[in-house]
Amino acid sequence: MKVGKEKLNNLAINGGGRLLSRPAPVGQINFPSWERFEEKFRGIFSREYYTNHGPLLNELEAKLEKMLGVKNAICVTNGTIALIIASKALGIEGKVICPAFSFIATAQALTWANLTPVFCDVDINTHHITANEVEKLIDKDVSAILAVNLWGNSANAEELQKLADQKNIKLYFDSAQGFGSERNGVNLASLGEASIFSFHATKILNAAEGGCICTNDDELAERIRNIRSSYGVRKVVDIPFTGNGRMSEAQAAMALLSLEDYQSNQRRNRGYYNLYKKLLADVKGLKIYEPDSNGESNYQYVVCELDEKKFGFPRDRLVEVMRAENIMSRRYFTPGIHRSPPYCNDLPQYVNALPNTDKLCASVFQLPSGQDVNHEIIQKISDIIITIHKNLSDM
Ligand code: T4K
Repeated sequence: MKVGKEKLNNLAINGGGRLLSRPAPVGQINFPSWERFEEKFRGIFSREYYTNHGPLLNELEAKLEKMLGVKNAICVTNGTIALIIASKALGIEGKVICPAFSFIATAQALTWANLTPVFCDVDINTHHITANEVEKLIDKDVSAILAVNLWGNSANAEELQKLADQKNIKLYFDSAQGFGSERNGVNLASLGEASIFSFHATKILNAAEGGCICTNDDELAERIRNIRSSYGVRKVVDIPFTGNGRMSEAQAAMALLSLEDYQSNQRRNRGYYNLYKKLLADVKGLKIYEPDSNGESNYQYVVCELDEKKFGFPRDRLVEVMRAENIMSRRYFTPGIHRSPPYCNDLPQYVNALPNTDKLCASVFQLPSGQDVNHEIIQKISDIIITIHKNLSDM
């Protein structure tokens, strides 16, 4: 106990030095070496062609289609724009069912596309919406389901597709966190009418900013390309209006380099995930989220659930203690979308209607992974959690 007490006194929150010399983030932050980056950028500078569907973007889209096994991979500025464009191109109207346990961009994209979200509670174990819960919310104004694939894992797409077909409504996926992941041998790119990915700097495929809409429906793909911009259009088709969701050559260069590294980044992520699992296995009240056995995960995030009673310490305080140590743990998603403006004001009927979402919002947090951590850092992070757990009465 004495040793533990000393350790607690040494915590940064109690005035001690920080455990890590630089912040360890929860996102991937997978950057290529400067030499590889420079070489790609020299090409852009010598061609003097910076955007408007240039050669690097063409190369990227072709490589993505091949790797993901999908007919159309249409790259855009970021994941939020991908969701807005997909929503417009699908021609849906009125209400769209989606979870509130997601990044707020899921709902914001619907709002930008003039659609109204209908928030569905998630399953407490899988963190995803289920066909059972969705079915209860379908009425004549609902035109689509926007399911979210979280953490590199996936919702039960087969059941959702069955329901969508029965009810004659559209199903599409926010797979912003799921690049490279598979479900029952099918890449998430091929789920539903369309599936979108984010290539934000914190994602396993990093274009600094970027995103992609994937679909096997060629007609939908043409509408998406026409809405994205007139550059990159293959066939002119009727669309409500056009915009600018183009991906620049700089973004495409980053994405191509990141794509080369995907397999090794995924392997490294899996190794880190397994190490956390091993080191934290005996901590009472702490559960590490398991990727679905039905699929191959990219291990985008290391997600923990804290039972505060069993662990003996509040989740928010634990995150605070860790952040003081430069362990930049996050609480995705606190608050849930249904409790965030504008939705808590505009759609107050959901504020107290999603018990599982509320439980997860209050118990989930993420630990650092990706390029900026290593085995030694993960050992240190785990030690801090164990120290706090074992010496709680002294805090
Ligand atoms: N749907 C879902 C389900 C999503 O998760 C997201 C995005 C979207 C849609 C929309 O896709 P995008 O439009 O973003 O492409 C982050 C990301 O900004 C966001 O992309 C992501 N999901 C969301 C879950 O998390 P923040 O504000 O929590 O994190 P941020 O950007 O501050 O970064 C996290 C950590 O990484 C920090 O500790 C700082 C560090 N960091 C970040 C950046 C950008 C770095 O060290 N270097 C960097 O360059 O939103």
